[in-house]
Amino acid sequence: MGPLIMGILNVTPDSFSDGGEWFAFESAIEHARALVAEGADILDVGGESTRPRAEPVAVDEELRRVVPVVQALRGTGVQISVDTAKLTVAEAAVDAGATYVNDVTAFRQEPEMAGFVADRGCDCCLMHMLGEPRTMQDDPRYDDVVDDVRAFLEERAEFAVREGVREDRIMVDPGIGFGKTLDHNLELLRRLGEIVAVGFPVVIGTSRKSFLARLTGREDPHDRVAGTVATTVLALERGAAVFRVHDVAELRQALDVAEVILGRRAWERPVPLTSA
Ligand code: HH2
Repeated sequence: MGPLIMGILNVTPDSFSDGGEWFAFESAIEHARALVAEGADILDVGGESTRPRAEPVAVDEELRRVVPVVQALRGTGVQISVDTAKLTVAEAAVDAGATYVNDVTAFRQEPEMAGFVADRGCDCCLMHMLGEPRTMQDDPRYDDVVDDVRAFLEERAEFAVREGVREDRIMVDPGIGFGKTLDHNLELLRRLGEIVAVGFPVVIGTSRKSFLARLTGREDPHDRVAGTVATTVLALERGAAVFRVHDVAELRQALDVAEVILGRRAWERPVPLTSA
């Protein structure tokens, strides 16, 4: 399997980088279609922001945001993922056509999510987070961040398998920015090979995140695309498999070029060139 791009579709008023941009139903669908045309393999539909200090969203409101969008996107030819920690939302989204559950609590908030994912034969992403979004950035500490995250992901994957999820349905994610300082994020990216060694496809989500602002001084998240590209290409080289990004066209181009240089894909001229 080549690297997969998971395009982010935040149907929220308050996401950190695109809050409100795709909140209205029509603009969400239009944006989703653009992400597919740009080369997304998966669309990750989320109705609750997980940014630091975000306020929780009631289940009814999350359903209202997510379900019609998932319904409208079935048939686009790409896999639909629901980014939720709520079983009720996951159930409704899967009934509406989603086949992937991206739970940033790795089945800790609602452990029954695991049995549901198993029964419905969904793919899932188990992500590491220290604490919860409201407080996660308040002085996070680890013995060794990579060892701790790896042990957590192994434990959560064992739990999922015990609950009946097939091993080939599980992906893991170190949770960049979720209860991590700048140094923690950088250490995880540097030593990502140790997370890859756990043996499940690794999802990585660095897109426009604030640690890139700390490195580059770019205040506006839309100005952090080049930083996102750098992290993505390095993560690809270290073995990551799925890239959760806002800027699909740019990342598709970067991954295509990097794959050829890494010798993982034969070069094919995509369109006849009119000039050399
Ligand atoms: N990051 C965010 C949300 N969901 N899921 C996975 N698996 N990995 C991530 O790194 C990840 C995630 C946060 O980013 P975003 O959706 O852009 O912002 P917000 O949570 O404010 O909606």
